Amino acid sequence: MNNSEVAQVFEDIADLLEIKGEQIYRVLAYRRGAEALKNLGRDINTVWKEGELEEIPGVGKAIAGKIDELLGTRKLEFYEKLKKEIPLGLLEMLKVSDVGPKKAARFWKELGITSIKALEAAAKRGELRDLPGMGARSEARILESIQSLRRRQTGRLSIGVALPIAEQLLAELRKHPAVKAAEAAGSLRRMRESVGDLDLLVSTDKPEPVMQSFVKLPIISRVRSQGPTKTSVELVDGLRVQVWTHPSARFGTALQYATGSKEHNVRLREIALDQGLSLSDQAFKRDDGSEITCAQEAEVYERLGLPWIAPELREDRGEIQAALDGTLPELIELADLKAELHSHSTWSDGANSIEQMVKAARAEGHRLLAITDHSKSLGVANGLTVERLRKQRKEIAALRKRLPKGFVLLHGSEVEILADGRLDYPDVVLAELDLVIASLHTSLRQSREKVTARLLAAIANPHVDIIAHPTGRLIGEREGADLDMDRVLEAAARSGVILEINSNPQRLDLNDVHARRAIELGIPLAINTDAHHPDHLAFRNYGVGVARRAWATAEQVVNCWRPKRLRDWLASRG
Ligand code: DGT
Ligand code: CA
Ligand code: ZN
Repeated sequence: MNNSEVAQVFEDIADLLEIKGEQIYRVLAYRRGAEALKNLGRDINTVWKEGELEEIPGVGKAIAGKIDELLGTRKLEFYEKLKKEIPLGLLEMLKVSDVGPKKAARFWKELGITSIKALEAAAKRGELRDLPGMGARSEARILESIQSLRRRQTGRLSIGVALPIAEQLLAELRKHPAVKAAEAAGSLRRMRESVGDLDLLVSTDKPEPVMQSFVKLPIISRVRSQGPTKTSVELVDGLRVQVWTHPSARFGTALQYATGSKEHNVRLREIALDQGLSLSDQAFKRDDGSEITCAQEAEVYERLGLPWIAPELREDRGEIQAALDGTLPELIELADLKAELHSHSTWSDGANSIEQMVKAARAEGHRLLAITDHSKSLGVANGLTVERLRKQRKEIAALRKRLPKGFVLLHGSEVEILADGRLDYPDVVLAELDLVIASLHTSLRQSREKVTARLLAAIANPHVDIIAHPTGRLIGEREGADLDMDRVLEAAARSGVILEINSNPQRLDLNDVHARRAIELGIPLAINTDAHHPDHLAFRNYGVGVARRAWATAEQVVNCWRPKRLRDWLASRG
């Protein structure tokens, strides 16, 4: 063990003792010991071998004894015992700034929270604010800190967090009287599932005052560099933002350049060169030095003899050839979605009644909603027994009578695919449902062979209409199952089952690459939000982003079908 590893053990001990509520002087003794080890200019193993542990300033007899045990036996009894008393997830929780040992202990003892994930869920449900010493503000701060921690760990931020921040910044920029237009570019505009930083473009003829007021926004913690045409800042949660200004006559080339991707831009520049033009973020330049400027992005493509290419396609995945051939897909749009096929109510782990979910779906402009609560084995989600499922069916039948004409309410279920590959309800029960979604939530860490076989079994069941979030990944938190995706897609194509693009920004599962393969194989897709709350219905925006990145048209996404067609299709299955 090196110095910092030994120091880490003592830091952990100090944290664990503090969570436990030990006397503060004992806690401090371990912290001092850890500090001393970090500042020790020599290798701790040498000091130990020479019997000089107690001579280290800040290390008393007790700590010296523990270092001796640790280096001699590679274990520390005291530490092992503590780790058994206190869930280790609490140490992980301390990495969230705004969560100290006292708060961690309180979350654990009063709410049973032992992981960052559980902490996040509780904060989202508003359960932390009522604890002593907490409030709505500190609850919100904890959520922000969790995001920021995740970002530090991966270096990238989820689109679900980045997009609302970008919209907020753009709204602020657009308020300035000198700003003619402000748009997000970069990976965010291309709707990638995560972004490294934000690239914002501003059209203005008076850049200085715009930049000066921008850097004063309270969400900005640090200005990294500031100039009239380019400013780089860091937000309070650590996210980096670049702002570029361009005169409106050059905004088209600027937006095209900054949207990327780099690989797509390289291709465009090659085409430009073939025509004797060099293309930059400023303009096209001829050999004689004269310029062609573009105020609109479409003019850039037009000049190159191409139709405008949607940002989501700009990944050098064949979009330029398709543009040349005139075979670009007519991409699905948000407004094409008319149905939500995956949603939860208070019958399982949703936050609202079926009636409230119907109301919310109608407000979103949907013409069809499927309620698909969890099945019985998912105990943590209050899954429905067959008896409760049948009761729910009655409630839905009664509710249908009160619905306005033309709105369709389906009774479905999100049925667990059990660890052995069987479904959580027998076929006779599945046959009673309007819609059956099958999904994996547990035993995701099984071998590739086993977990793939489970999914294949579900796909082969003629009662199953949709496979939800196929890999089960939670971005930044948990890897998806180790599926053999080729076999899954082949089987889906054969059985005619629908594969879901789950729109929750933590899932985005299928991802863009798999969704594109699915489309190529003729597999129908669903874009569902898996709403556990009316607000979640708005997540479909992210699902549409994935679908567009997968080159999907409205025809290929069943949520865009008319309710009648959808019901006929469902009725035609097992
Ligand atoms: P990110 O931030 O890692 O999520 O990904 P992007 O795509 O936003 O990349 P970023 O922020 O490094 O650059 C923004 C855009 O600027 C990028 O999409 C294309 C353009 N760009 C950056 N570097 C180059 C380059 O070397 N050549 C060309 N043609 N374009 C570039
Ligand atoms: Ca970027
Ligand atoms: Zn669900």
